[in-house]
Amino acid sequence: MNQNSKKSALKENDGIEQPDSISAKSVVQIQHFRKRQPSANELITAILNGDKTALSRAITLVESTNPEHLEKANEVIQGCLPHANKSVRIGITGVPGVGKSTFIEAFGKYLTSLGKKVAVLAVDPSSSISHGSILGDKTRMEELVKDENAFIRPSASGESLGGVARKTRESIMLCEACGFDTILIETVGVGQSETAVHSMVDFFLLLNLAGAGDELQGIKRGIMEMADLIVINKADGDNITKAKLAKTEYNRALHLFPMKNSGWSPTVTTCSAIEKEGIDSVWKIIEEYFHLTKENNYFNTKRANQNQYWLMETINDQLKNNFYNNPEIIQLLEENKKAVSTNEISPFAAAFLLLKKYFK
Ligand SMILES: Nc1nc2c(ncn2[C@@H]2O[C@H](COP(=O)(O)OP(=O)(O)OP(=O)(O)O)[C@@H](O)[C@H]2O)c(=O)[nH]1
Ligand SMILES: [Mg+2]
Repeated sequence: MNQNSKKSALKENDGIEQPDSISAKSVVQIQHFRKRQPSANELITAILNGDKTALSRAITLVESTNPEHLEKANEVIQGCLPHANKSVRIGITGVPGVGKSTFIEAFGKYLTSLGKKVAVLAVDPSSSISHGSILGDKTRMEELVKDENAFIRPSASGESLGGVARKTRESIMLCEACGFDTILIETVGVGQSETAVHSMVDFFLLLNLAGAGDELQGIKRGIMEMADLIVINKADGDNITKAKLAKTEYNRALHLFPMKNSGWSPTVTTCSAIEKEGIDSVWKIIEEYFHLTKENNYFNTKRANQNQYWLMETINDQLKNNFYNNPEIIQLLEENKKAVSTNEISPFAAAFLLLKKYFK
C-alpha cells in the first residue's frame, strides 16, 4: 500500500489476500518487467526463451493503436517470424452457452497432460465493452489459467473485425515463437468472425448442442460447411441419447456438402466438457486430420494461401484506414457526400476526384 494513503482522511480497508490463481513466479516476472520498457530485441530474446510475460507485452504492443508501439510491434514480429509456424492452429466456434469455455478448459488441460504447450486466443469483435469473453471466463478456465504450459489471452477489443483478426494473427505468430505448439482460437458462432478465424487456422471445430428443437436449426449453413469436425457437447445425464441421435442427424447433413479440397470428410462426435468425457476422441480425430493433410500437403498449401490472403487483407485494411483518416480527404469527402446527395456530381465522378486527390 502507498505510504501516502495513510494520511488520507478516508479509511482504507486492507486488500484481499492474493488469489492462488496468480502464480508467484509471474508476479516476480511482471514486477521485473514493469520497471522499464524493454527494447524490441529484449522482448524477442525473452519470447524465444518462452517468457510468457514478454509474450503478453508483445501482444499488448501489437494491439496498441499508438504508431510508436506499432513500429516496435513490427520489429518484434519480424524477429519472431523465423521461429513461428511450428504449431497446429485450431479454431473453435459455437453459439453462446454451447460450452466453448468449458470445452477449452477440458481440452486444453488434456493437451497439456500430453506434454503440449497450449495458447488460447479469441476473436470476438462484438465484445468491445466486456473486453473479450475469455476474460470474464477465466473462472471457467480455472485450471488452465494456472497451468504453466498454457497461455490465455482475451481478444483485442474496440476494433473492426479486420483489425481484431490481424492482431490475432500476429499474436498467433508470437505465441508460436514463444514455444506454444497448439493454438486454440475461440470465436462466438454468431457472425462473420468465423470466416476470419477460418482463414487463420488449420482445423475448424464447431461445438453444437443436441435437442435444441430442430437439430439443424440456428446453425448457419456456411459455418457448418467450414467445419472439419462437429462436436455435440453436453452429452451427459439425460442428454446422452439425444446427443447420439443428433450425431446421426449431423452426419447425414454433412454428407450433403461437397467434398473438401483437403480430402478430409468432416465428421461428428459427442463429448461432455464438464465431465471431461470424449475429449480424447476429439483430439484423436484432429490428429487424424493433421496426419492426412500433412501427408497430402494440403496443410502447407492452405497456410501459404492464408498468408497471401492476409497480405491482401492487410493492404486493403491499411489503404482504407489511410485514405479515410487523411484530413484533406475527410473534408473533401464530406463536401462530396452532400454534393452527390443533391445530384450536383455523380458518385463515380466524386469518387474519382477524391482518389485523384489522394494519389496526387
Ligand atoms: N451439462 C453440461 N453443461 C455444460 C457442459 N459444458 C458447459 N456446460 C455449461 O453450459 C454453460 C455455458 O458454458 P460456457 O463454457 O460458458 O459456454 P460458452 O460457449 O463459452 O458461452 P459464451 O462464452 O457465452 O459464448 C455453463 O453453465 C456450463 O457449466 C457439458 O458438457 N455438460
Ligand atoms: Mg465462453
